[in-house]
Amino acid sequence: MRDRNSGNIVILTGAGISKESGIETFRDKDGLWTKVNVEDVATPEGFARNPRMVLDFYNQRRRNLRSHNIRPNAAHTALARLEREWRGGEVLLVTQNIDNLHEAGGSRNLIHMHGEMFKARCELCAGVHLWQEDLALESECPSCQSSGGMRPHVVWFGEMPFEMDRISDALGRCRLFISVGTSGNVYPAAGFVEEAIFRARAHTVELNLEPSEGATYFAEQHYGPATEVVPRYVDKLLAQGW
Ligand code: BV8
Repeated sequence: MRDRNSGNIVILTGAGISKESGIETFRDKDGLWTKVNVEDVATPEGFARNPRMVLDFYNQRRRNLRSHNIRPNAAHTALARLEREWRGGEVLLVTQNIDNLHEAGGSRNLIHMHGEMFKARCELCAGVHLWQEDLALESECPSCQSSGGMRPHVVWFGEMPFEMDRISDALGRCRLFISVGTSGNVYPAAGFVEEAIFRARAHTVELNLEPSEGATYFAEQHYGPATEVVPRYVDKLLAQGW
């Protein structure tokens, strides 16, 4: 009988975990992708065609994120508590989200596989910089002082997500894989559950508002708002394992 109180944990989160903090998701009925054409604002081709439109798309989301009423919710803080209190091994949080609510909620062992809203990258010198203000075509790169090369440090469709080697290594060594607030539409993230099963024989848990595209891969599922199901699941995990 495998010890259900020890082993490494990998957690994958998506836009659903930030919904109750006031950040819209992508594919829900009022989601982001229902308001803009994803090819125009979240692909390198779209940026090449109309960089000002893409920069404005991210400037609007960055301004919204900076407004004072966007705060981490009980789901973010519960995952940070799990990272602090789990004695059975490493807890790695991989997020598809580009907001900063996991850090604000206390998570430290964190990978932003799709990049970060508050960072900008220079295409000319590859410098990555913290960036709170609007990004413009004329914005100057703090490291090479050139302008015209700055872009949001986010992963668009067709671009390689960040830290895939580190994520793959963690998936191969985990005993528990938890997915929170993601529709399971976007790869390679949507394939992590299969990797955890077939490479590590991990126990898999989906915590979501409703069944995702990959729901059948999960051995355990709890549906409801993240601020309810995530703290409840973390309490159970810390008290009695999985
Ligand atoms: C790549 C940018 C490879 C930042 C985003 C197979 C294998 C590999 C790739 C592919 C493949 N098939 C297709 C591809 C290509 C593509 C892809 O997956 N396309 C899909 C649409 C079919 N993937 C890529 O292009 C990726 N790159 O694979 O590169 C490569 C190889 C060689 C060389 C070069 C490259 C890159 C993907 C990243 C794209 N960037 N965003 C930004 O602007 O934010 S994607 C976007 O979708 C966000 O990052 C978002 O995080 C991500 C996933 O969405 P979700 O987070 O799941 O959000 P969604 O709205 O869909 O769902 C919300 C969920 O929450 C729902 O289930 C809902 O029920 C739930 N919910 C709602 N409210 C609550 C809740 N849950 C709990 N509580 C609530 N209150």
